[in-house]
Amino acid sequence: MRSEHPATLAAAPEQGATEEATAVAHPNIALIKYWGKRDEDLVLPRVDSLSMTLDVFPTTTRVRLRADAAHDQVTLNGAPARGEALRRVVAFLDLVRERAGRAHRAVVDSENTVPTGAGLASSASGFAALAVAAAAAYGLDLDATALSRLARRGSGSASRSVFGGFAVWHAGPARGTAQEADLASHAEPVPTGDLDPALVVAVLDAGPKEVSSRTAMRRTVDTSPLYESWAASSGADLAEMRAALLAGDIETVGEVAERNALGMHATMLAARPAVRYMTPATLAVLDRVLRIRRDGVPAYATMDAGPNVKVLCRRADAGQVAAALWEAAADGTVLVAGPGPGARLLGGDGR
Ligand code: 2P0
Repeated sequence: MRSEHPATLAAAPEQGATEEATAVAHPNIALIKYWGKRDEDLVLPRVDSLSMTLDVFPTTTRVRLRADAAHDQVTLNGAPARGEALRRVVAFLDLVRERAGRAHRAVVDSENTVPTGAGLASSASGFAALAVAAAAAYGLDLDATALSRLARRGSGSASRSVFGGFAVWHAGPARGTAQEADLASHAEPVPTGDLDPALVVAVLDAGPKEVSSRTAMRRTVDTSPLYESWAASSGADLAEMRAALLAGDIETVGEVAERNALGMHATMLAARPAVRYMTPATLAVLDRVLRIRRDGVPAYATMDAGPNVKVLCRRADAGQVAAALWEAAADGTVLVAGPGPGARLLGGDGR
C-alpha cells in the first residue's frame, strides 16, 4: 500500500542484512456477515460481506527478512507462536515469498491489543497488518486492492481491514477459473451518507473460543439445513444495507445488521453438531438492547464467532448505550468504538 510514511526498508540486501517493514491494522466488525467458504485454499467466501473497521484494538506487526535463517520466527505479543497460529503465518509468508521470487525467511513480531481468538476479529487486524508489512519487506509493490486480495489468503475477514470505514468484500463469481475468482474477491470502500456511527462493544468473555470460526463455518456449510436460505437472504440484506448506508439511515442499517447476524447464528445452531457461541451473558445483553430500543434509542446488536456483543448506534447515543450495557454485562467490560483507518505502513520512527 502506498503510504505517506515510507516503509523502514534497508537499501541493498546484503548477506545477513535486514530488510524490514512495520504495519498497523485495526479489526473490523461485519454488519453483513462472512460465513462459509466455497474454496478453502483460496479463501473464497460463499457470500459478499460488509463491515466497519474500528478505531480500537490495533495490531502492529514488524516483518524482518533474515538471509541467514532456516525458519521463520514468529512472536505474538512477545511469546513464540506455535501450532496452528504459526502454521498459518508461515503459509502466508510462503505465498508472499512465491510472489516476490525470494526465499529469505523472516522474523515476525506482532503486538495485538485485541483478545486473540475471542470473536473480536483478531485475525482480521492480524493478517491485514501482516499482509501490508510482509509485502513491503519482500519488495512487492501492491495497491490497496491487491493487498486486500493478499490479506484474504491469511484470513477472509482481513481483506476488509485493509480499508478504513465501511468496506464490502466481494465473493466474486461462483463460476469461472480459480484465477478469475481470486482476482474478483477483494474488499473495497463503501460510500456512506451522513452517518455518525458508533459500535459499543460488550466484551463478555475475552478467552479463546472452543470452536474456531474456520471449523464452525465448515461444519455449518456442510451440515446445516438452514445455511442455503441464510446465504440467499444475505444477498438481499447487503443490497438493503448499502442503500441505507448511502441514505444515512442508521435505523435500517441496524435492523438489517441485527437480522443478518441472528440469521448467521441460527445457521450454526442448526449445524450437526450445533455450534453455539451465545451464552446467557450474550442473551442478557441482547435483552438490554431491546429495552434500549423500546426506550426510543436506535441501537442494534451484532455478534460474531464468540459470546461478545457489538451494538451499533449513533455516536451521540453511544454514552447512554454504553451505560446501559455496563449494567447488563455483569462481569464484562464495555467500550465505544468509531470508524477507524485502513491498514498502513509505519515510518522508521514507529509513527
Ligand atoms: C465476519 N467472521 O464476517 C464473520 C462473522 C466471524 C463471524 O470473518 O477462516 O477469521 O480465517 O477466513 O476471517 C471470522 O472468520 O475466518 C469471520 P477465516 P475469519 O467477520
